[in-house]
Amino acid sequence: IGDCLRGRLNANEGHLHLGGIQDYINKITNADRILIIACGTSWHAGLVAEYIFEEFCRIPVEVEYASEFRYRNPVVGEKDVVIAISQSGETADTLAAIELAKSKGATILGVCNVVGSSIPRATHAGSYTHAGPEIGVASTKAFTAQISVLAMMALMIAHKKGAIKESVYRNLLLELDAIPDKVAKCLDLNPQIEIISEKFKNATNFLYLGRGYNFPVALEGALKLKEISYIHAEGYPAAEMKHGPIALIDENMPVVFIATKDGSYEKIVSNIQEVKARKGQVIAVVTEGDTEIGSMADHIIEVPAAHEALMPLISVVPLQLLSYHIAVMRGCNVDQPRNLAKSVTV
Ligand code: F1P
Repeated sequence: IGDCLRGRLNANEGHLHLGGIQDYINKITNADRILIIACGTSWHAGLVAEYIFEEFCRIPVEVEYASEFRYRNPVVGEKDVVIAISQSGETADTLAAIELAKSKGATILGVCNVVGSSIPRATHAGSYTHAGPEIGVASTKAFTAQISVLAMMALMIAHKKGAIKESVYRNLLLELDAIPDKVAKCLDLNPQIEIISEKFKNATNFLYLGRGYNFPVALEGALKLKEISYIHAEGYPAAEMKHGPIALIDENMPVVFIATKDGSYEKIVSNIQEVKARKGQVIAVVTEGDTEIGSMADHIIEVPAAHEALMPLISVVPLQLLSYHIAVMRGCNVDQPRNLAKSVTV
């Protein structure tokens, strides 16, 4: 994240600049709609971006799997700005979706990690994430770097549009600047997360629940566990629990709540109570110093406080570590999971 912010953000001077999209800034600011297309983890980063763009830019955003978009007849045109997100820059579904949107006249921006890869070459403009090489197949730092770039894009556009108060903008820049140190603090939680992982390494199912900005984090936590430990896991918006997944909860179901302090905190506290009433085992990622959830959950993981829009950058880290330790304890190859390829080029 530090590499991604460097040279682009100077929070103390209120400066934020993504050179790669400079020529298209008016086009984006005046877009009728932003359409985000991606696959896998990159799609989850796109969901976080949807919430940030809509909150601060007040531009409607849709997020779609590239693998669906490419095979249907979507309504897309010249006033749409499409953001394609991809770690590898080679994902065949995302490339095909770009070509389709381009043929209908949309402006295409890329958010990719691998410099000179096919997707950045197929787009009109974009920003690299500068996450460095990803050694493992499952995306981890790519996710946080993608959200960092997308948050910068959204703030730049919100500022240009005058859709955000100067004080809110300045505060968000400072918040963004503080993220790398907070992520480092999350990594210090590693020994504690290893102990929790030991208790759940033999589970056969996991549920991940979050609300608001932490909902895509729930999806990503579940995907990471599936990808590297082969445990069945589902991510859901916590508010959807009562519409189905609650039927799954018993004493054998670990439920990971991403329950940091934000606008939906009280609601997620009651979701935790509902799970505890059904004897589910609760692992909760909470904001440092939270005693309310601490007294209800079986295990808590305390992370530093941050602006809720940027919290996914922090709250995902313990979930990545949890998946990592469980996978290692089960003897899985975390760098090269079975059946998965780093670049899905077919
Ligand atoms: C998309 C993706 C990754 C996943 C795996 C397979 O890749 O689904 O999120 O971890 O590597 O591909 P990309 O388009 O972001 O490179």
